[in-house]
Amino acid sequence: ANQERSYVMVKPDGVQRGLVGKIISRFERKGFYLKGLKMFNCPEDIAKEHYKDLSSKPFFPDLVEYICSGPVICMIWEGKGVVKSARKLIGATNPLESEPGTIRGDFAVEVGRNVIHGSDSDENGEREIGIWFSSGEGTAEWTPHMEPWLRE
Ligand code: YYY
Ligand code: MG
Repeated sequence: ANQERSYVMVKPDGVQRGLVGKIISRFERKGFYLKGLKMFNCPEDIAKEHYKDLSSKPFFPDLVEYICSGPVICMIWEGKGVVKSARKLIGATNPLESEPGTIRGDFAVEVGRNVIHGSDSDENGEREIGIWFSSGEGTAEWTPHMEPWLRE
């Protein structure tokens, strides 16, 4: 569907390192539409809900602490194939294995400081948007007028 959505988040290290603009640019230039954006100090319960599938992993407590260690940038990106494409733009989970040219490949070295999150399925995209944008704050309806120049 053309209305596919991904939840993408610049993690606290990306904010602290001044990478927010560069990251947003990569999604804009690819041709996706920004449909939600907010800065947020993440409370622990939200981080735990977001990563609940990983709650039994040994790194889970450190992961939650990291996500809550400073503000994050929460985004909804929309467009055809955006979930899969965003994962490609982001690169492999471990930045030492992410290809150069990907966000993690270009900007990160550690799995526990990998700068950015992107949903791994359509279903998780909608689930995560529900968690982070539950109030609707930071979202707005708009029609992208570049659509006919991007897509047949
Ligand atoms: O979706 P993605 O972020 O690429 O990886 P996940 O397997 O969903 O793990 C989420 C998050 O957990 C990852 O971005 C960093 C952290 N993590 C970790 O600290 N150590 C690992 N061995 C695996 C994941
Ligand atoms: Mg994941």
